Amino acid sequence: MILAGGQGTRLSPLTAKRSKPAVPFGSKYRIIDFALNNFINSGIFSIYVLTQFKAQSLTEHIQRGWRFGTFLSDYFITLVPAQMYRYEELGPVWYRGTADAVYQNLHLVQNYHADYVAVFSGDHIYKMNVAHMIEMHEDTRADITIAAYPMPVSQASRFGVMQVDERYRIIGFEEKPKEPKGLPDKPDTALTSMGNYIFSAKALEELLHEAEREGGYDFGKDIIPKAIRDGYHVQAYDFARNPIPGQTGPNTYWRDVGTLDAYFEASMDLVSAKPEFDLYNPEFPLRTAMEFSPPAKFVHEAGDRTGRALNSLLAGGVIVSGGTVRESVVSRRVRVNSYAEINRSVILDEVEIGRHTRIQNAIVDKNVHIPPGTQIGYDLEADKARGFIITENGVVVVPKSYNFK
Ligand code: ADQ
Ligand code: ADP
Repeated sequence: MILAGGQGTRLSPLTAKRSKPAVPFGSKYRIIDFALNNFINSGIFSIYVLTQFKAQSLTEHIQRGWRFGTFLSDYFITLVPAQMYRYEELGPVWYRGTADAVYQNLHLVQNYHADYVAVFSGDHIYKMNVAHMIEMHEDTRADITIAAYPMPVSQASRFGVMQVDERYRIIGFEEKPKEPKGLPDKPDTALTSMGNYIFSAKALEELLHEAEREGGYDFGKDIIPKAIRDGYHVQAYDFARNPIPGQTGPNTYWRDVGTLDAYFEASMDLVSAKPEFDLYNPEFPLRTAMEFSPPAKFVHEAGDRTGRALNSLLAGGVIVSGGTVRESVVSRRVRVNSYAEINRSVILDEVEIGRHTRIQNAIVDKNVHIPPGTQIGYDLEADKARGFIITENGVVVVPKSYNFK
């Protein structure tokens, strides 16, 4: 079960009209794609995607591109919107939290006689061999296994933080503690929860029923701390030791991209010569909803009217006609006109960039026509006055369908 209902408030305006898992990333993907690929590359093909908040883009993305054939009934990716399925019992409530999203759909788990249920967040960018985590779950005979990511304590207060014994059994768990505790042997490092859980089905059912009686609707806040208190065997899974085919060394890349600056940084990593996050590993293919688009095209070659892109990712249908793109991530059907210069920016689909326009350190959301001669990212006061968002690090964000007058 992939939890995909997150609002992603801190990513606003990218999440003004779409949930966080639907936010486009890396020129052709949406954030949800990484969780889906992790399951598929692990041989797990029975997948529910739980949605609630502003789910239109996410729904269309999954319906368009993420489907298996029609013959194998256990191979499915099914969207499960909040639908008051338990109306008679619970009254008119949407998903009241992450655990409630699963609780309201427990019948799906029961219908499939599942032994284990993976409850994963749809919000993050990373690669993970989920099958290995399940193996560990079986080996340790745990009731719950939680994927753990080590992080400096200074950054850990936005996450669930766990204490473990020498065999990685979790003996304490605090959700978003003000003062996160470090590890006994590394006091500056906290072990944080990635929000990815493997449950033995029986434990999941017991815990969710109890939570419903007692009123706790969130995995991190309610279910996990309670499970530990009640003596369930809760085990940490060391993400760094997760083996990815075709990749050597520890698995260290996991990004929450919860803020615009984190999103921008993760995008800039992709265009660096040796990115931390590799899109090109053929043994761990990263699929997305395919969409028809013609090849990217580069037109003109004369002095500063040369259509070119350097250190950049460009999706299909992009036309760079006499402009220059550097260190940028450019999504489908963007057009860059003559003498325009794009530097260190993320441009989402269907953006038209007029002649002589200059853009740097910016994120431009979909469907924007930028008139000739515009400057974005050069005079932050002027950008602010136009209604753009300026992040802490000075990245300028142009909202979707922004209308330049
Ligand atoms: P948060 O990041 O605060 O903490 P939360 O907002 O609860 O997580 O979202 C977790 C996942 O559930 C996300 O994928 C989100 O999209 C989805 N989601 C949120 N509300 C939902 C709803 N009503 N219905 C369906 N899906 C929903 C959690 C854990 C922490 C852990 C971090 C890691 O509680 O312990 O450290 O994730 O990011
Ligand atoms: P995204 O920017 O996330 O890709 P799309 O532009 O693909 O979103 O829009 C997703 C769906 O939401 C489409 O069906 C579109 O028609 C619909 N949509 C987008 N904006 C609006 C709006 N302002 N009002 C109503 N529906 C909208």
